[in-house]
Amino acid sequence: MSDLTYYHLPASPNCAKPRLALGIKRIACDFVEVPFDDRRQVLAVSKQPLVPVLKHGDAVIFDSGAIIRYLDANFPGAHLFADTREGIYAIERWERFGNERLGGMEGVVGLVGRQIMNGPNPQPALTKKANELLVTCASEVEETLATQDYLLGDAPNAADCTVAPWMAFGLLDADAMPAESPLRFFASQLSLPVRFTRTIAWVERMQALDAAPAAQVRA
Ligand SMILES: N[C@@H](CCC(=O)N[C@@H](CS)C(=O)NCC(=O)O)C(=O)O
Repeated sequence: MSDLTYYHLPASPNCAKPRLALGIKRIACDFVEVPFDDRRQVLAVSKQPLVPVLKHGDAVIFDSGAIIRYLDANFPGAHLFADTREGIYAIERWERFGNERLGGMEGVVGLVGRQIMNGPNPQPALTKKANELLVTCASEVEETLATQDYLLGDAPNAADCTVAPWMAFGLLDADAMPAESPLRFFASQLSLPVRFTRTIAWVERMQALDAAPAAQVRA
């Protein structure tokens, strides 16, 4: 048993991000799967309802970005941030790219997620916009990966941990999803064109680093 416990929804991209950080830094951790519609345990541990939550001894941290920062500042292993101001700004820019352009309400995942928030209400115009934005975002990643294996060089850092789980939504396989999973809707609506070969290979490289591989929503 580890002194770290991670509360998560396996299929959530926000929950995947710190799992990648745990995997890259090779930190042992226990995983607790939280039911989507029962947040009592999370509330009791962290005084708020959202996942992910990390408990480390008496310390409790919530929010994916905060957890990655905590892990990097307090555990040895590969460095996930940077030792220069410019380096940190570059990571933060990619974090905004992932969380806003891919993950936000006006981002790729949000534009599709909105359609199932109050029961399925498919809106083709939103799906079209989401796929156009997905291509725009993938083009930037593809260009970045032309000269390096990861977003900011030759090793993965917090930028990759944040962006890859969102980009993976363009690679979901509907047939691999349980019938009742909301991810089936995302899979049916979003499709990253196969020409983005470097981006697809990078998402798969990042997914292979997940500290709880069974949790990963496979491309
Ligand atoms: N900014 C937070 C967002 C956390 C968040 O929205 N978590 C979602 C899962 S991806 C959640 O718990 N949603 C439950 C709900 O909305 O009831 C982070 O990055 O961790």
